[in-house]
Parts: sequence; structure tokens; C-alpha cells
Amino acid sequence: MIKNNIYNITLTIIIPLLLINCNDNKSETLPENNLTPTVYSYEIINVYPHDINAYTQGLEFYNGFLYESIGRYGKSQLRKVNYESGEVLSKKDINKKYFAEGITILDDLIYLLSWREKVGFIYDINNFNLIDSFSYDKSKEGWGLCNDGKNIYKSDGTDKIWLLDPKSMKELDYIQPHTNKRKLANINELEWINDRIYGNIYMADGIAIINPKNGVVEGVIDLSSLKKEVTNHKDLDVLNGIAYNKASNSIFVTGKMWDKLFEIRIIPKTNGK
Ligand SMILES: [Ca+2]
Repeated sequence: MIKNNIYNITLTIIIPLLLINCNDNKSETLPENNLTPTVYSYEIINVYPHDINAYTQGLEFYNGFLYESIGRYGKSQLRKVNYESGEVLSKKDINKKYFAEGITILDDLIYLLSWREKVGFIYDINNFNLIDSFSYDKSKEGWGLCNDGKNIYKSDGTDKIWLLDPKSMKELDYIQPHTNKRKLANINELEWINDRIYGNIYMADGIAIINPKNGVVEGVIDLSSLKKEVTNHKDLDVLNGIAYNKASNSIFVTGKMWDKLFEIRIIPKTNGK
């Protein structure tokens, strides 16, 4: 694995961890939070093809098209995709010096992170021309991005999600995702859905639903069984990639080197399922 493997535990372990008291990891600065996260399962609405060679890092809809960033050194790309056919409509190779991470799109601009190179890039959505770049400040690395139509949110592999001004890309503030028991680190790919941040929990095949105002983890989606639905191969990797399609009011998820893109609906998880 390219990233540290210390969080290589399944959500069946993650969920108990979220719910069991664990004060040794609780920051004194966290606000009072008595909300036990709701645990969700899912229903598959549709299955679409996804490039089995795509090491998915960022995933977001914009004007009906799916935009995807692909990671790894020498293989990183930005893509515009027909989500129904999986056809790559346009693509841009990222310089091999950079390991591409998450993307988000605001006002026809695509913001793309690099992983450890401490720099991000801004592209014109119409032709993928590079418009500008920006440096990281206090955030440690580049992991995931999303936006609320006004500001940009960035995960960096720590227990923080950073709030950025899209004009300057300065880090204005941060939130700390946490349950009633503990902080939640390693939030990876992000998506803004109905005033909440949905974040892939790296290596856990699950998604945290986070209140952006206070960092409270209000829900956790258990997607651990979804990986069984995709073609198994030696490079098959973790769940990563959440994209909300406003037109269908549904959520799309995939994974690194997964050959399928799933349109899903989340449902509260019942006992034994
Ligand atoms: Ca996303």
C-alpha cells in the first residue's frame, strides 16, 4: 500500500470503535457532543462501468458530467467522464512529479490537490487548461476536496478538515470530525450533500456524515460489502469516491481500481443486516 496501513480495519471494526467509549483519544477542546452516530446501510439503484485501472482520488458531478481525478506518480490524470457508459470524454495528464488527489468544482474551475507536494492546481473546466496553483499552509497533505457553493473544504489525512477561501485558497479555519466518543482521522474523498460533508474513512470502506458547523459525525454508512460486487484482481484497492448527482438526488460511489460505479440510496441499518 502506498499510504500507511495502520488504519486497515474494516467498518465492522470501525463502527464499534465509534460507539465505544474511548476517552484516551478525546481532545479537551472538542465541543460537548452526546449524539451517537446513526449507522446506515445502502441499496444499489444502478451499476455503471468504471475504469478498472482508475486509482480514484476525486469524484464530483458538474452539469451532468462526472469528473474524476486519478492518483499515483506518473499515472495521475484529470478526467471528464460519461458516467452511464464510463467513456472518458476528455483527460489531462498530471506532471509525473505530482500524485493527484481530490478535486472539487466551483464556478467552472476545477481545484485539484497533490498528495505530498504541498501544492494544488486550478483548471478551466472547459478545456482543462491550467489557470493557477496554490500552496498548502498548515494542512499536512492533500487528500479530499468538496465545496458548499461558497467555500472549499479539504481533508489532509489528519483529524482536521480545512475551510478554504476559493479566491485565495488560504486556509481560513478547520473543523475536527468527532463522534460522541472520539475524534475521527483519515477522512479521505469528500462530497457536499444537503449541507453535510460526506467523507470516505480511509481504509475502512465506510463514509462519515459530518456536520460542517461543528464537526459532529452524525452518521456512518457501512459500505463494507460493496467491494464484493466488483471484479476481484490483484490491484483492487479501497472504497474511495463519492459524488452527489443533483439531477437524480442520488449518491454515486466507487473505489480505487474498481470496475463499477454504484448509484446508491442510504437507509438506516437494522439489526443483523
Ligand atoms: Ca466527491
